[in-house]
Amino acid sequence: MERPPKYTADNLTTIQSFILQEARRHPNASGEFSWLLSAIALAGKVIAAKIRRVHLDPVLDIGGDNVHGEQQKPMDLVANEIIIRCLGDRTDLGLLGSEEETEPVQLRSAEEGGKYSVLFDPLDGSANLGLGVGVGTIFSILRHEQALDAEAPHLQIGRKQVAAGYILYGPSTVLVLSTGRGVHMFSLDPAVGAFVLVRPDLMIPSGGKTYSLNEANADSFGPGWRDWLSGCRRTGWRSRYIGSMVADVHRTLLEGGVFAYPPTARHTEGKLRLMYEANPMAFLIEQAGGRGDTGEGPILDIKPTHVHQRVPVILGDQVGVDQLLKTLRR
Ligand code: P6P
Repeated sequence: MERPPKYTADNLTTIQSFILQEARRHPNASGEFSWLLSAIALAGKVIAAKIRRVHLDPVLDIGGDNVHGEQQKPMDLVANEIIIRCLGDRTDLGLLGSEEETEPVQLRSAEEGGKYSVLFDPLDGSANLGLGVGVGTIFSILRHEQALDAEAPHLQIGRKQVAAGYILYGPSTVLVLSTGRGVHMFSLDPAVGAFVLVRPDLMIPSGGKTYSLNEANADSFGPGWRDWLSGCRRTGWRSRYIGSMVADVHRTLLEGGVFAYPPTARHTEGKLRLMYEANPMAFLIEQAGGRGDTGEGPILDIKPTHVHQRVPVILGDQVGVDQLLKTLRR
């Protein structure tokens, strides 16, 4: 039995060699899944290069509204287009679901060879683009063979994801990925144009004392949320909220604590999207030993009804999330 590779940051492993090594664990694999991951990594590099020019190419930073009536930047559409072009017309790609597309794009049915759905938020937090704040791409990959409804192969519970991750365009460009065997962080080395493995087998620190949510909405939180917030303040927790989900979740993954977007007066179901924000992030956090919940139950067990449905989000280390859930369920 071949010893599974122990990735260490000592040796130079790029995401391409990581993907190839992982593929060797599935000798009968067609290579299409690996190709999807490579396509997403390529899209990350291209988007990162564009984002660096957001002040230099003004066309990238003017505003408008997206299909949901939310503020949209041309970079949202540019990132969306880059991802679609990088994924290309692969024969195994069955469906694309994007925050920037009103409906999912059906490319191929299962009979026509469609095996995967790729769901993504091409540029989450883009309202922060011109402010120098980290923004990100979030992605989720599902296999169609596990779909209950052939007409909507993407509407599967998050626990069925075969891969999920994000690319954070911040002081450095990092790609955080899980294919169900741990969480691995890669950093883009612009000198060689490769994502290099820097943090293999990431585990979320337990008992982090940072809470991260938009306290401006506190008056519309339920009583349990308000009790939890005052408990955090009373026991010396620190507040950190960037307002860009990928950046806030990345800090939570690395330092522990709790990130949340509760139901509010404006977003009674929560603001964040299940299929391409909550599910991929909950997959990563659970793979890293943490917990993802809506307050009513695990995010990854929600049976989706629509590609753009919103859910309340709680993500963090086990201790912090358990403590919040206990307060909510009093
Ligand atoms: P609020 C960005 O618009 C986003 O979708 C997430 O990236 C972020 O976590 C959230 O909305 C911020 O929302 O209402 O706090 O500004």
